[in-house]
Amino acid sequence: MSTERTLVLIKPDGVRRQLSGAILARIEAKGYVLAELKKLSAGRELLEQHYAEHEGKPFYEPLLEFMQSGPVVAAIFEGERVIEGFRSLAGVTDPTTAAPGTIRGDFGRDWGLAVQQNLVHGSDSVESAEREIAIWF
Ligand code: RTP
Ligand code: MG
Repeated sequence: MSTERTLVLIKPDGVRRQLSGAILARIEAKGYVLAELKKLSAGRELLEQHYAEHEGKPFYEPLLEFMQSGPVVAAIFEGERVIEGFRSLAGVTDPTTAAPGTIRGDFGRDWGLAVQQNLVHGSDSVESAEREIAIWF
């Protein structure tokens, strides 16, 4: 009844650092089911749709550039409360303060760059998940 789907992205920093397998393994180990998986280079148009809510913010342009700096891995994971569960596993946005034990806390840090390179994205609501899945898959 409460089974959900969420969109997970491994951002270009995670792919570049060869952490894709380690990140996917953590999500599976928590018990969520991998439903779809692909690696692709995201174009500006796709990213404009994905990040529409952030248009006009100071980090918007650096974010779009960063997300085009290399391939990303896109995945759909399924499970009860997977949206909330994955965001908890990912940790807070800033990898410097993300708790140890989270993906961002364990693998991320501040690199002094224009945008926070924080390894992963996860949808933040059922509505966002369905919208984002339609964009990426
Ligand atoms: P995400 O959407 O990627 O899962 O991350 P989030 O909800 O934790 O963060 P959000 O506020 O939606 O921001 C989207 C992404 O933009 C970059 N960001 N940089 N001040 C900054 O430098 C800044 N703020 C946001 C991050 O990559 C963040 O994940
Ligand atoms: Mg977000």
